[in-house]
Formats: sequence, structure tokens, C-alpha cells
Amino acid sequence: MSHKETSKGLGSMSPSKSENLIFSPLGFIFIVKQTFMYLMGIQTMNYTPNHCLFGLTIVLLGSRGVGKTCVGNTILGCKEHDGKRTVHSEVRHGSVDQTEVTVVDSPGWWKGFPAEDTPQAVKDEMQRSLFLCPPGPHVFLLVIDADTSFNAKHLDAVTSHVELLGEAVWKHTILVFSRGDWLRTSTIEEYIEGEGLALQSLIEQCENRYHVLNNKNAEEDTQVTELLEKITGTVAANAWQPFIPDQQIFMSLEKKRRSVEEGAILRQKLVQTQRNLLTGELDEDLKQSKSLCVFKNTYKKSLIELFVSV
Ligand SMILES: Nc1nc2c(ncn2[C@@H]2O[C@H](COP(=O)(O)OP(=O)(O)O)[C@@H](O)[C@H]2O)c(=O)[nH]1
Ligand SMILES: [Mg+2]
Repeated sequence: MSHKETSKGLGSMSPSKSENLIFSPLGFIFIVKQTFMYLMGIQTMNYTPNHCLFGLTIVLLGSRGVGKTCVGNTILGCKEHDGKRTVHSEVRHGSVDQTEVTVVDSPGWWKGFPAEDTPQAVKDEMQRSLFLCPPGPHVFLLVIDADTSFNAKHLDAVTSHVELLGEAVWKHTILVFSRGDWLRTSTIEEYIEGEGLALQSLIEQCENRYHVLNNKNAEEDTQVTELLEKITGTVAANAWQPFIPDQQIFMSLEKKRRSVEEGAILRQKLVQTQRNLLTGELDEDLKQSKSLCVFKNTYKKSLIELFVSV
């Protein structure tokens, strides 16, 4: 796809400023204004300037195999893709057009399946992505491939998964069409028009923010610069505030993490005790412990049961 075609999807929706707003006079005025208001006690500085104004944080969302990891690579200028499926949310950093960029990749859901059909572990990882770029991501890039059809089922799948993170996510979301090369001579507008209501309603939900990427042609043309302009425009439209994730989600993820950790330790202890019992090597304090007595009794009982059954 030519640069001209790629940029068509951008023209109507991002501020056409070519300079990076973060380093522009507007950005400087914003910092001065925020600092003044903070010092006067007018407004709480509930963001980290380091994250909000001098760097961009991006979370990638989308179904499996749609091109999320490739989009991250294209943005950060990495060529390699190990071809592995993304199981855990992962953070990567880089400098793009003199802007510090943090990209959080997340595992995807099965295409066309609603959130209720997605394994809890995948949903947990999606939610964990929010906490890997504190205080929260500036934008979400919702990746959709431009080579397959998008119907009501796909819309339902996307909506139910995005909303696991919170309704306010939409205000920070840009739709990214991967596989721009598949559009060939068509424009993205023609593709959107042809796909019909489901896709159009998703675009409306994202307040008309979309962009096309060709990850197979990552080095050429200005597709990343244009995407960054668009991201900056979205950040500016949100008054430079990142999306702040719900702390309840964090607490519930932490609770699960701790219980998994504790479960693993317990299992390890149990295996060790079982081994010691079989080899007759027991610690003095273990011998005394009440839990061991219970364990021994259960063990004896199972041996007797085994003996009887034979
Ligand atoms: N032709 C083409 N293939 C792409 C593009 N983006 C991703 N792919 C391919 O799509 C497959 C899945 O990509 P990946 O980034 O791993 O998807 P993820 O599961 O969403 O992270 C890989 O084989 C990529 O080479 C693109 O823009 N054009
Ligand atoms: Mg991936």
C-alpha cells in the first residue's frame, strides 16, 4: 500500500499538526498551567508527568492472530517476530520520532467469540496489561485485520472484551487495521463502507479514530509517524490524562496472584513431605507437626484401602 493510501484513513480524524504535540509549545503551556494549578491547590496532580507528557503508553488489544505483536514491532521499529503466541501481557519500550514509547502487548481472544467464552486466564492477562504502564495507558490500539469480514458477532466479541477493562476505554481507543497490504488498490474508506454496519458502529464507538498499518512494510513510508500524531491528538483530546484503571481490578488480580503463589508453595511442601515420608527422612519439627499426623493417617488409610482392594 502506498503512503498516500495509508494516510487517507488519518486525514479526517487526527489533528493535522505535523509537530509532535508533546514537545510543542502547547505541551509546554500545559505543563506550566498544570504546575501552577497544582501549586495553587486548584487541581490535584493525579498523573506522573514523566509518563503523561514526555512519553506515550500504549496497550494493544484485539483477537488472536490479528497482528497485535506485529503492530507493536512496527511502532517500535523491531524487525523480528519470534512467531510465538502472546500468552502473558508484555511491556516493551522504545524511542519513536524522539518520543519515549511504551507498548504493552496482550494475549487475544478467539476471533468472534464473546468474553464469556474466553478463558479467565486470558481475561486476567488483558486486565493486567493496564497495570504494566502506570498510572495507566494513554491509548488503546484495538487491532482488527483488514483482510477478513467484520460482522455483528465480531462486534459483540470486541465490545464484550474491551468493556472488561472499563467503559471509559473507548475514549482512549484508536482502531488499527493491520494487513493494510491486503487492501491492494482499495482505500480503507471503501473497505469500511463495504463491511457494513457492524464495523461502522465500532468506528463510531471509537469516535472515528482509525488508522491502517502494513506490518509487512514496516520501514517504509510515514505510517508510524502518522499513527503517533493520531495518538498524540487522542491524548490531547483527553486533556493529557491517561486512562486510570479501576483499583478493584488490581486488587482482585493481586488476590488471585497471591493465592496461586501460596498454592504452589503448599504443593511443593506436600510433595517434599511425601518424599521424606517415603524415604524415612523427616525433620524433627515435621515429625511433631499436627498436619503431618493428619497426612500420615491419610497415607496409612490409603495404603490399607489399597491393600484391601488388592
Ligand atoms: N500480510 C500481512 N501479515 C501480517 C500483518 N500483520 C501481521 N501479519 C501476520 O499475522 C500473523 C499474526 O501476527 P501476530 O502479530 O503474531 O498476531 P497477534 O496474535 O495478534 O499478536 C503473523 O503471521 C504476521 O506475519 C500485515 O500487516 N500484513
Ligand atoms: Mg501476539
